[in-house]
Amino acid sequence: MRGKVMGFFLLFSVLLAGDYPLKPVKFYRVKFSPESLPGNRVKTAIEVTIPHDFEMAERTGRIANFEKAAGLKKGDFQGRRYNDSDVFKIMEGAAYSLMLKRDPELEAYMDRLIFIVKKAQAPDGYLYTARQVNPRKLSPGTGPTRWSNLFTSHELYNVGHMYEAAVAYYLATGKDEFLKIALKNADLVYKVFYQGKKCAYPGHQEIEIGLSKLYAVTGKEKYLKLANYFLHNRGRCPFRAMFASESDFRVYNDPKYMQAHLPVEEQREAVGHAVRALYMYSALLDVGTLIDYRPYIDTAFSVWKDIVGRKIYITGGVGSLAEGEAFGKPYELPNKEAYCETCASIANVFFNHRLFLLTGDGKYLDVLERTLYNALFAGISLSGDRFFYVNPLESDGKLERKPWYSCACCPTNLARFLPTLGKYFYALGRDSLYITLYGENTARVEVSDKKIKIEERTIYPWDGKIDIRFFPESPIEFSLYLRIPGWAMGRALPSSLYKFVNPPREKPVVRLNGREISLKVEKGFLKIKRKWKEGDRLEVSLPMPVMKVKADSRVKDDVGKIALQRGPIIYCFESVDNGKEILKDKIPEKTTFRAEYRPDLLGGVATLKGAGFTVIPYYAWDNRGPSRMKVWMEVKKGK
Ligand code: FUB
Ligand code: ZN
Repeated sequence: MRGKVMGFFLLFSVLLAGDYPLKPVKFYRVKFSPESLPGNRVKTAIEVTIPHDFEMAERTGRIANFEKAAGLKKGDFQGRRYNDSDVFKIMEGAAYSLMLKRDPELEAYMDRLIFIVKKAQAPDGYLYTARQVNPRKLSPGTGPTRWSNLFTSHELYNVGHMYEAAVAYYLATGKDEFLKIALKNADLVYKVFYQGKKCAYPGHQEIEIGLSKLYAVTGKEKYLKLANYFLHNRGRCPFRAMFASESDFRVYNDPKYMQAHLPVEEQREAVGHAVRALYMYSALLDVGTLIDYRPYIDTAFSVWKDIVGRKIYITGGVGSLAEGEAFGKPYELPNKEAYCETCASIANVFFNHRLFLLTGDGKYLDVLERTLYNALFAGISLSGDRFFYVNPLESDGKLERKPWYSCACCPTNLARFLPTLGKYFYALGRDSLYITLYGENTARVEVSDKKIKIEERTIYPWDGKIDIRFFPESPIEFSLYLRIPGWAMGRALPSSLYKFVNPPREKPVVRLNGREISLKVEKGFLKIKRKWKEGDRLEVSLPMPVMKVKADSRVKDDVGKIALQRGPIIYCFESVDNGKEILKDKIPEKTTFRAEYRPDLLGGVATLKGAGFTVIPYYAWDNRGPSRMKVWMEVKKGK
């Protein structure tokens, strides 16, 4: 990291000091071992996913759209009206990648893209190539004039992603060209909507998060005010104002789809399009903490309870319905038809991470970890260049990951999410350090202005033994909060939606410098307050039996079935291991499964064996050619 950039980081953290009580560690301070599961995901994202996504963006005309809007190329707008957002998301991922690894070629490519984006931007700051390339030949869903069809135009969504990318690149390089483009656009949006008192809000939430980041990096309150204005307007401004045409309004008059059925403070249930919803719930927490507005936070708590109690899959996937890419009714969790968009998993991680940073409660990390290791990691192939848009829990063998989609939101969301994995592994409070997820890494953090190196050795999630050593620059007193996952204490989720039939018989064991310490777990953490000195060692042992999971009987699709979980990993039965009749197969109720670590298989995984079946981690399915698959297995009476 270059010296001059450190000042920017300082500014970033100081401005946020009044909001979330806990701060995530900077992701680039966590160096995963490349063989570890998270390390492998980060490495693959940088080496494969980001270059692959850029190439696909080139091939599909997404980058050419900017060149055409800039007058550098001739031709029509190509693709969908939200394609600009894909380019911005890959750029955001590339910026994070530069924070992890110097790459002058990538930086030069980014600078070239930024040059094109700048040229494409209208003199007043407007940027939306779906209109700019040829205003007389608009991409479907685009309104006839600026912001006239917010219901579906994605005009504000696209630039929200630009704000996030621009902030990331500024923090990565200290160069402010991209940030200036973003600010010029945000200033225009502020003038038109906030100062112009335009009663409207984005059809797809996202800009609210981007604006909070612009506020954090500039300290300019106008961006925070604008984010809050959009949140405030939702459910208050007439829904009709979101449509350019009366006929469209009559056909699509469903404000629940975009969480506009009630003012956000009154919303209590998770409804509508899942990605929109979860971006909005995340924004409610960002803005709610920054402006200290409790009703936003209360909404976030309520919808979380609704999701975790009634609307989440055992894989941590959310948004069960294909129709409207939406949350279903309570307990409506079909397996084969499960939608579980990869973007919804990413958004669910964003949401739960924020809830943890606000409360310090490990129950949110239990949800985050479940989603991350299962529904989210399933979204990308082990090779890093094939993607699932939907992540069902059962398949007839026809579904396979693809290199790209005409709606490429998921591949590009993964490109910006995966490089930042490190930030979910540690958090910092006032004189406190939280170890939040496990995976082999070396981290460099600062607690109370003292530098500490942490070395974590483990093959988690394949084994529950974790060896952590601390190397503070000099002895320092602070509280260490060590996460004891809910599953290790016999709780599948912080709700009664899923239960372990056979929870672990043993309790987690924690040793400090060889001596066992008593396991007093509060809010999912074991607190150890002491003066930490060089070489201090924690040995953590989390029990990892193979657990059978049962769903609440109101989940019709799971009645008479079990799922298998070991550690945070949910397993599945694939036909490639078990034959083509797997979807019809049942297992005897008393079947026991044993785990076997297979370093040679699927990048290194623990498989399960029982009743003649081989079971693999759900996230790793469809990596050996087309295969039938199911997570929930029918049970028959007897041994
Ligand atoms: O509309 C933009 C993105 O495409 C959404 O976030 C996804 O759900 C998909 O509809
Ligand atoms: Zn998506």
